[in-house]
Amino acid sequence: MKLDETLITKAITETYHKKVQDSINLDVAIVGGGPSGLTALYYLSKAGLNSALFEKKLSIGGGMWGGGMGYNIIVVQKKGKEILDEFKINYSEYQDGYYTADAIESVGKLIAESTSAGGKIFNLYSVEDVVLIENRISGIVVNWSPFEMTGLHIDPIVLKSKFVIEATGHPCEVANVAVKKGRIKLNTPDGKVQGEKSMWADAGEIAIEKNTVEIYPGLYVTGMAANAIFGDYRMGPIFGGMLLSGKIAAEKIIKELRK
Ligand code: 48H
Repeated sequence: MKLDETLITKAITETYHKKVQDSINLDVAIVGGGPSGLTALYYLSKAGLNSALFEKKLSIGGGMWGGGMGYNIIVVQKKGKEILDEFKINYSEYQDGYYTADAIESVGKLIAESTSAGGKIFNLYSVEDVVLIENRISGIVVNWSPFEMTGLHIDPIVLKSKFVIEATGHPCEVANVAVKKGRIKLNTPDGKVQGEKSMWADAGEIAIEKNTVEIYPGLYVTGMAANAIFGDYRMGPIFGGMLLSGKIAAEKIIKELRK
């Protein structure tokens, strides 16, 4: 059999278009491909929900690849260990309650397990706005990130979803654009993004679980963005809270959709 170049092109474009078509009306759109977004994608997809994750970079994994300062090892505390087990990530106990895992293996397995569960991942998608209909976030406005980077004036396209998850990490890009352009008030003390506090690992990891909530009808937050939105502490290169937060966001949305 001789290979036909045009058939390769057709295979790519037709399969890709089907993936996009299947994502025009999602149950859940997750913005940001870091550890919390990937964990949410896994649990949502495992529950049978039509979920897709949108990441502006070429690579998925956010801030997890580099562990702490490029030492590509992550630390997970006792509470997050059950999620390492769920994703079949190898780890060793460094000291009582402190587990270490390879950052590269961790990202690889988060991606592998979430896509195997049926989750769709779109890289090179920059989410530039939200859909705001009758006081509810109802989808995302997306464009190719190379267009954004080069400043080309090209209109975006829209994907609708029953829920959006803000998982963009430190910059809280979704919440910020929703507050600025949508003029919405988040359920924070002044309705705005509070901004993260300096380092306190223990307090930050405790806070992230309670901060993983619906911040506006249709919009949940997970991961580092949760602490940044509610003005809580950063926690450095410990990743249990990110994984747990992704799971909590997924579980809350699954519950809502099954009501
Ligand atoms: C599409 C976007 C957009 C956009 C951003 O930063 P992340 O790894 O996020 P989390 O919350 O899952 O994990 C945080 C963790 O990595 C971390 O930074 C920690 C624990 N810090 C503690 C500390 O003290 O410093 O991933 C977010 C992803 C990134 O890949 C971005 O490229 C992506 O979101 N993203 N994707 N459209 N508008 N904005």
